[in-house]
Amino acid sequence: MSARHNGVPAATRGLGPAPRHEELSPAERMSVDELRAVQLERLQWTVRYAYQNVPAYRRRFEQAGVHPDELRELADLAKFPYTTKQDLRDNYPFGMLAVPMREVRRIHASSGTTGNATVTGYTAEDIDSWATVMARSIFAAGGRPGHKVHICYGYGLFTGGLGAHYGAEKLGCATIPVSGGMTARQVRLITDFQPEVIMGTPTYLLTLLDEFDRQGIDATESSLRIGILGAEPWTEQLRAELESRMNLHAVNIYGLSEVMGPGVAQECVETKDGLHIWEDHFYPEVIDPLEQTPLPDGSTGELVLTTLTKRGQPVIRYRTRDLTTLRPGTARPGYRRMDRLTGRSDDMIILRGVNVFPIHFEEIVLGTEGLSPHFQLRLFERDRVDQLEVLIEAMEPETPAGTTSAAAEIAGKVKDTLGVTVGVRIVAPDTLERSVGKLRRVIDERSH
Ligand code: DLL
Repeated sequence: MSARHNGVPAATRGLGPAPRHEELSPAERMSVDELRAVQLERLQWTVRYAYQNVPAYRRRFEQAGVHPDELRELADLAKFPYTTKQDLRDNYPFGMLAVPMREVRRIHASSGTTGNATVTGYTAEDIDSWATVMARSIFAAGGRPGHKVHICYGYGLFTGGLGAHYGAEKLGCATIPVSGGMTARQVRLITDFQPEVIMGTPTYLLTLLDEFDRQGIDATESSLRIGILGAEPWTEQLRAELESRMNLHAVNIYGLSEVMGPGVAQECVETKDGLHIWEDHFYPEVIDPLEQTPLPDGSTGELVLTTLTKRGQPVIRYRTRDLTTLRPGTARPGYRRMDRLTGRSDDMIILRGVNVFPIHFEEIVLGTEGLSPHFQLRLFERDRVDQLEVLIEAMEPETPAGTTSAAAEIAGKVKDTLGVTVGVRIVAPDTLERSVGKLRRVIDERSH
């Protein structure tokens, strides 16, 4: 059975070692002022380039009555229109490309549950700059040349696998391109190949941990020292759980396919205090999602990103729907950090008027004794009123009395912290769907 006993484990890995200053790339040693100058130059180039090469951008700029010449300082970016997922869908598949197809070397797409997929095309230069920011991310996480990197992000149209792969190779690591699934085999490969680094979704690491347990192998004894985890929201509680059960440093990586893929922002292992955005390639803003106006650093709102170096498919002021806060840099002082994401505005569940995010339940479930970290949220209707039921797997086949008290404890904590009444059902171990990549947390059975 696992090493976890009472919610958040006491022993975690703490912080990792900081790299020496001279080990950082010149881009990571830039001061804020140097970086702002680079950003302005690149932003002016990007806006003009998009205007000249992508008819959809030219039209949008004209409709908004703004011209690339008007971008004289960084704050002028606010005059330019936003780009949304809908814009990418309306121009499906290749209408947002700024180059002819003969210059495109790779196409990725994100499935999306409704409507057309969003498609991104990359030139050879784009793939190289993506590998550069990914290599930088893996280094910031503590990866070093010579490490073996087990990649269990999916390979394919999803950007996770190939994005991680090119970055790890660029850093000088040996990649192990396992992709998702075949969990029993992954445990075997980790045991045999002895990788130092693993890259995957945090919920897939939980799936892997169960498999370690099932095979009777102590995951804390594995060769893994660093987990570079992202593609879905996760909490400090889950970090503590993974760090103690796997005896590794678990750090957060962020990105999205519309902008590039993984490697837009990365947490540094020596501080573990949010994700430094690689601002020489991606210009961040945070806006009020309703007013659609920029907010000062330190305020929470929707992250908006503009690419600064992309040629195949530049994006101007892309509304990510991700909610976060921008803060000054720490381990990489030139780059601002973004807080761990609380969720996407479109993941938000409005339950009888109260806004809740699926991720809030992770904190509560992981902090309750006797429960596994595996849970699902079921949304349904009763008498035309939305209801939410939290299904949680017991750690071991439980006595009915224990199960009832854990359920009542969860319901009470949800009521206290989130202010909503939910149903809670403790289910038998191994009955809920396991993550193979991005986990589907919410099962929505409502008719509307
Ligand atoms: O998930 C790219 C990626 C791959 C990132 C591997 C990190 C690691 P998409 O499929 O386009 O791309 O989904 C992007 O996933 O807008 C966020 O809502 C969410 N997301 C990504 N990273 C994180 C994270 C990839 N660290 C969408 N924390 C984004 C929370 C994340 N959510």
